[in-house]
Amino acid sequence: MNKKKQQLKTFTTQDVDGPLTTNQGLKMDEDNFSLKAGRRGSTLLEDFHLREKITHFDHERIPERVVHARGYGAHGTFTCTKEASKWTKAHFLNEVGRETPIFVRFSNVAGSKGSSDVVRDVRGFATKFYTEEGNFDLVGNNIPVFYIQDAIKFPDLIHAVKPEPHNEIPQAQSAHDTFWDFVSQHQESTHMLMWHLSDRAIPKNLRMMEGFGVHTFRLINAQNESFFVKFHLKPQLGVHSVTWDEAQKINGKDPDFHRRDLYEAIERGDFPVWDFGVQVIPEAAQFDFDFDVLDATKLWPEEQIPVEYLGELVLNENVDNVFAETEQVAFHPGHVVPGIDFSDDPLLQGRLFSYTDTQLSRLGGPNFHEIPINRPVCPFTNNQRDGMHRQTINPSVTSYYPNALANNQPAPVPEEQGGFHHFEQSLEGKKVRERADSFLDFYSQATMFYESLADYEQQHLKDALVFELGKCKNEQIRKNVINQMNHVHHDLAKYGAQKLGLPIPSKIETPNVKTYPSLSQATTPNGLNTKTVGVIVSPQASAEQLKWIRTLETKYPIVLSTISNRQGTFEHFDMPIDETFDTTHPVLFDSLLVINTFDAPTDQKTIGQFLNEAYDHAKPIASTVDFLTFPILFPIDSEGVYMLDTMDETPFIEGLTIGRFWKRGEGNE
Ligand code: HDE
Repeated sequence: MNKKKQQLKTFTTQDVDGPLTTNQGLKMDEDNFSLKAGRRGSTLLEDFHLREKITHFDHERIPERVVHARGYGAHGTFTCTKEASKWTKAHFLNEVGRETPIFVRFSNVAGSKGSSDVVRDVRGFATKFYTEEGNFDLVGNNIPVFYIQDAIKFPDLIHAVKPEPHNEIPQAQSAHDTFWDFVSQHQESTHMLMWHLSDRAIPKNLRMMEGFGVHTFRLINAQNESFFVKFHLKPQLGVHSVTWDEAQKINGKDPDFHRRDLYEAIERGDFPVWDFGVQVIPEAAQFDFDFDVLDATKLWPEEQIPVEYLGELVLNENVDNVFAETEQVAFHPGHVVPGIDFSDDPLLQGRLFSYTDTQLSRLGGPNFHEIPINRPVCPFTNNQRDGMHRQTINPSVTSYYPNALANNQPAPVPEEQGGFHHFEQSLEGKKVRERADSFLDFYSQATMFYESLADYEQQHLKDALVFELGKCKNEQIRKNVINQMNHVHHDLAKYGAQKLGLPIPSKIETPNVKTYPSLSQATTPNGLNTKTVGVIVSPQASAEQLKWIRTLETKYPIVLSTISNRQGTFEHFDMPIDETFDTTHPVLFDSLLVINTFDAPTDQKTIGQFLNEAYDHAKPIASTVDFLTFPILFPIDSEGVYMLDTMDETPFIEGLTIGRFWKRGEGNE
């Protein structure tokens, strides 16, 4: 058990073994009935047990996060795999094998806490490293750039994307007028918009997303040399997405699709791992690029500035209580350790104010650092006292510095002994409310991203534009967006304009850019990687068939669920039926495997529908019985469709390794 989990254990109570008591410790003899004058009432005000129980219940909700309200978290460990002292003196990065407990919270940005998982949105990827030198929070996203360059625009952006205030519609969607109004007025949003419309915004699950620190931070080594750095987290399972059609259906079939996947993977022991990497440039090289390193709407192409890997982040334990841990965790990009510091990125600077401020209202006062999930694992000592919900009892007479009464304790620590010393950055200039000229290139990286995508990814992006903008009712805004897209790529603008019935803008000169394979998901690691197989099998299947199914899970790193026409167990082999045609749907699986026919025509019809759906989503499908037994709508000689000789799974497993067959399905043939 890591140090953080040990610490959390000391705050954990089971609440199941003892007698039922009030919060004052009084044992109660009854918990089903309130105290009444006579069996039919009236209820007596004197009933302290009723009052306590209801009062507590009345206050069980806290404000949800103003952004990133819907989130899910897990515990894990960061292990340093390459020491980085040439760039940073951060202790947790300075010894190979050093382990640091972590807590990660993934989130959706726009939707409220009760919204669905698989919406088109940016995902938060926030990691708290409980280091020996204090907490370091890497509060990042799954997209490497941001919509705006300056923090002062953040409230406007969020007001625009959240449900519209007059009717609170739509929930967790960017497909509405105010969002498109905002982005069409901000050329700087164009690059992020490309990512938002791409498959990145509909991840397959949380385990298969990249994480990015987004801003340029600073690393400082023991010689006080400063480097600019971008932080990266690369999932070892690769970066994978669902299609938009799947996303919309998944939200109905299983609104908790992402959190369920993470929870179950960890329970199964399929611990997700990310490589933690950095792109580093010496401070002196900051002007060597055709983008400003302080501009959060720009990424640093990995082919140009390679990512160097320093460690591995593993999530290996679910929380015990979602409210206590995932809801009460309080991240802050300003939580840094010696060796990590900030840049002048104007978006980052605003964040450094916002996060503590928001916790004050969300967690109800200045002592939220004492909530178990937020406590550092190293000692913390200072002269801060009192305030709402104070947990610590501070017996010392002095709570000020310097003092004679306690010999100046607690005392500041010199830099060479580990005290944080802000990097001594030279500053000059006039106070102005202006944007730097070097922040004015709004389109090059948008075009770079679009052109780096594979054909099928570009098609997904175009379709996303048509869906999203199609939901925007204001014609002038639609036209403005099409013109904005024309600066990225004429094909994109033309496609959108045609589908939306708008004039096609004339072709204009778009930036001449390099393309980078690292920006496309087509280049990501793939493989069996815990892919899911829905096995359609009748309750009468033979023991031999069922034993074969069972061996598949032990032979390959895949996750199987049997799907049948009723629940219970199979007739000839002691194995539970996991799902039925009523409880599940092909959008919840990566592939389908049919084992035998069913007698009832309604079952055959459902199987046909399941197969057609999986086919349309470009997924591998296989059957040991003739496909034509079912009412299918696809040619059986298509790519990724496998007629299996009885119980030889080899071709299907090869198809599953490939994953998707984009040349078919979704009308792309
Ligand atoms: Fe946040 N952001 N943000 N943000 N952000 C919050 O803090 C804010 C930005 C990110 O799981 C809030 O505790 C401002 C960029 C994540 O608890 C709030 C600006 C990036 C999370 C806030 C930004 C992020 C938040 C709401 C522009 C990617 C969820 C609740 C200057 C690098 C953390 C809270 C969790 C949460 C403010 C922009 C990531 C209001 C003012 C860029 C992952 O403080």
